[in-house]
Amino acid sequence: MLKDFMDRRQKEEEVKREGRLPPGQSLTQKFPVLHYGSVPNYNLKTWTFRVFGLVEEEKTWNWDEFNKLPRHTVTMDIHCVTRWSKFDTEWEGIHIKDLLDGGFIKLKPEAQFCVQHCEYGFTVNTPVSVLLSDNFLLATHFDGKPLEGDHGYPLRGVIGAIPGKHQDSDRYLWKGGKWLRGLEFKAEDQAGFWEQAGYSMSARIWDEERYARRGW
Ligand SMILES: Nc1nc2c(c(=O)[nH]1)N[C@H]1C(S)=C(S)[C@@H](COP(=O)(O)O)O[C@H]1N2
Ligand SMILES: [Mo]
Repeated sequence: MLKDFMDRRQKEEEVKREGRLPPGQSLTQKFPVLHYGSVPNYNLKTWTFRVFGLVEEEKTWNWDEFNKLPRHTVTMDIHCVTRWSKFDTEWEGIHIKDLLDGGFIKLKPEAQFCVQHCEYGFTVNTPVSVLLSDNFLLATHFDGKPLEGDHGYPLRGVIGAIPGKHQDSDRYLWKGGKWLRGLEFKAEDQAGFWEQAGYSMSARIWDEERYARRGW
C-alpha cells in the first residue's frame, strides 16, 4: 500500500517534470470507468458504423468491413475532466484522416463539426479539425487487447495527448464516445450529452476548459 502510494507520487513528479501533467490533474495507475447509464449489449453480426450528414456519399460498414480499414497503434496520455490522468496508454484503431486520405469518406467543405453517435442515443460533439488530428482514434483495442465492455467494446472514440507534444487538439477524454456507432458531419456545432449538462463545448486540456463558460 505505502509502496504503491510512493510509486504513484514518484511517477506523478516525473510526468510533471516532463510537462505532461495538465493543470488540476493527478496521476492514476488504475483505469477508472466513467459513463452515464449501463453498458450496452452488443452483437457484432448486426453492428454497423454509419458516416452521414455533410459527406459526399453516406457510408455504412459492418464489423468485418470496418476492420479492413487502415489501422494504427498510438500511445497517448489520457486526461479525464474529473481530474485523473493516465499516462502512456496504448490504443489501436483507425485515424479519420486516413479515411479521408484513402478516399473512404469525402467531407463536404461546410463540414466543420462532428457529432459522435453512440449506443442509446448518447452523443459527443467535436470540431472536425480535432477528429482529424493524430491524437484522436476510433479505437478497437487498448493495451493490445480488444476493449473491455466498460471501456466501450467494440468501438470507441479516444482522445488524449501524444507524450512530448502539446497540440490545440488535446482535449479531455469525454470527447471520445464509447460504444460508438456513427459520425455525423455538420456545419454548426451542436452540444452533446455532457455538453448539454454544462461541460465545455471545446474541452481543451492545457487551458482547463472543463465547464461551459457562462455569460460570455
Ligand atoms: N457512450 C458514452 N461514452 C462516453 C461517456 C458516456 O457517458 N457514454 N462518458 C465520457 C466520459 S465523461 C469519460 S471521462 C470517458 C471515460 O472513459 P473510460 O470509462 O474508458 O475511462 O468516456 C466518455 N465517453
Ligand atoms: Mo468524464
